[in-house]
Amino acid sequence: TGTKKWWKNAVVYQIYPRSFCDSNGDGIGDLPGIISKLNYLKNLGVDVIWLSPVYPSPGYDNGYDISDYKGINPEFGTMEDMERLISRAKRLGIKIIMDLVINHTSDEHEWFKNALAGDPKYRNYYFFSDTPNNWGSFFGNKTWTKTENGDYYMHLFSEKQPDLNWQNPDVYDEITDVMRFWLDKGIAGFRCDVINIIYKNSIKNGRRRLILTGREHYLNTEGCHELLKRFNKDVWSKYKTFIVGETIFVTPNEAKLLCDEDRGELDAIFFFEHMDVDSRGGIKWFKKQYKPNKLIKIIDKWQNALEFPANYLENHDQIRSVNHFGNTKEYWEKSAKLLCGLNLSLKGIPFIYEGEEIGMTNGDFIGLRDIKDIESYNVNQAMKRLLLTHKLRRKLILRTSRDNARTPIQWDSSENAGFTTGTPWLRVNENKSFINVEAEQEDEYSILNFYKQMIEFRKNSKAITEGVYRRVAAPNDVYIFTREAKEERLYIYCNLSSSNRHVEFYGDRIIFGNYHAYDRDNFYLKPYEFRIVASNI
Ligand code: ISL
Ligand code: CA
Repeated sequence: TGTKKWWKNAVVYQIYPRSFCDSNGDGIGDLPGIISKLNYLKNLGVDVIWLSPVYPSPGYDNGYDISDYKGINPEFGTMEDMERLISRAKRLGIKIIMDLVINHTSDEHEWFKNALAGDPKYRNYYFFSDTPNNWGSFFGNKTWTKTENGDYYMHLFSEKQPDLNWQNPDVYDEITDVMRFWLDKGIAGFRCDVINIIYKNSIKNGRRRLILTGREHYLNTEGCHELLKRFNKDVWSKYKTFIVGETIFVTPNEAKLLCDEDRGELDAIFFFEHMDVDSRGGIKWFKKQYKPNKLIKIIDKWQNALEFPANYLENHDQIRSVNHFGNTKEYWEKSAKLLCGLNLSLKGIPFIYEGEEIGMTNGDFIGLRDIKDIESYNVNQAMKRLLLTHKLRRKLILRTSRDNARTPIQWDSSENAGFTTGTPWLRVNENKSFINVEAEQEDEYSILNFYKQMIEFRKNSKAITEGVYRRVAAPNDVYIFTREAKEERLYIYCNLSSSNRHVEFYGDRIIFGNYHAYDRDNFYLKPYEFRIVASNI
């Protein structure tokens, strides 16, 4: 499998800049704020930071609507701040990957403005038509918006995010130029937003479906594979990059094609199947009961399918993992530690999302008025059209909105959680009083310190960073697997339920876990217990 890549042992930490740390009191996180927390991240053991978009943007989708690919959003700071962030991080041995959002631009991007002004060169950067097709959108809104000229433009996300036309070679040249621009500044790679949908075979009508009508025309197209191969050959391979793709609606087989080492496309992909473990008919707004067994089955399937998956349990688009797969009440701490242990002992490259390391929970929003996300806004409108009551809409949106993961990071217990001296752009969770970095730094047994220890453990374990993965049969709601390298075999035990579970214990020595030795049992796993047991082989 060729030479060893630098990122194979890395732990990645995702920063959503708007919510991370505000340095100037405007209520919005920024680059100087991130710089001020680099030591914190170093201390945690992070090797790579994935920065959600920091480019100029009108901010309708918090930066996922880019109006200038080669700049820095003044809300976040200056290009000098970005360069300082890169060099300070580098001094600490931390690499930075940036978000690359190239399925669409903002409608306020120069290219789109030129297109609207009638410049034929730029009209061909996007999709215009006199008659909209029947495609469905990701955000529950329409996919075609009328321009002042009377024609329509296409957008799979909000109307502020017109899709780029990747059949146009000029778009390829523009974007590869952007990639080089940032790689030359010293960043280490990209997280590629919705990368498997960028190439549209055509904009013909699609077969009618419940969601995303039209997707057969753009999901995992040959054209997309072709583009990825060219990005890799022309740009990425010339730098020592790590490229991870956000790939939606992929099966294991399709995913394999996108990140197979020999095909030279992406290095790793994010799959979503485990995020939908509790969605009804794949629609996250309509939840059904979460079943740990189902989660285990899905993760196991992907562990077997991919050589090196990107593992994550939460991100800026998902609810918090303790709400999703754990417990926010009496087992909050135990379950957060269990999820840490699980995420960090699977095969592949682990991603930790800001705040996950202190067990942050979903937002404690009071009403729909507290929600800022454009997806929530559009879905609320769609639900209104379907005549859902306010009470129901409030319930569905508050528990699933992406804003749940976007509340300001809780640095301490002060009024605005140490995030800002001003008014935070999104409501700070009241539980900052006890869920915060400062308190957890002082507590030897905190979730934060558990993360530190688990990251450290992982770094020193060939079985975890390089070993073979194998699932072991187990009772209900318990995930047991082995990680095995040359002289080391580890049994990883995860009780994903809130009650004791009788298990057969293999191996010789318990070397890591989220319960104290005197609380452990030789026959049972305690609620949300996580254990690593070493075995002599
Ligand atoms: O949240 C989702 C799945 O639960 C999706 O609707 C999500 O929008 C999709 O996964 C794509 O996400 C990415 O592209 C979007 C942006 O809003 C998200 O923040 C980003 O991660 C458009 O750029
Ligand atoms: Ca700020």
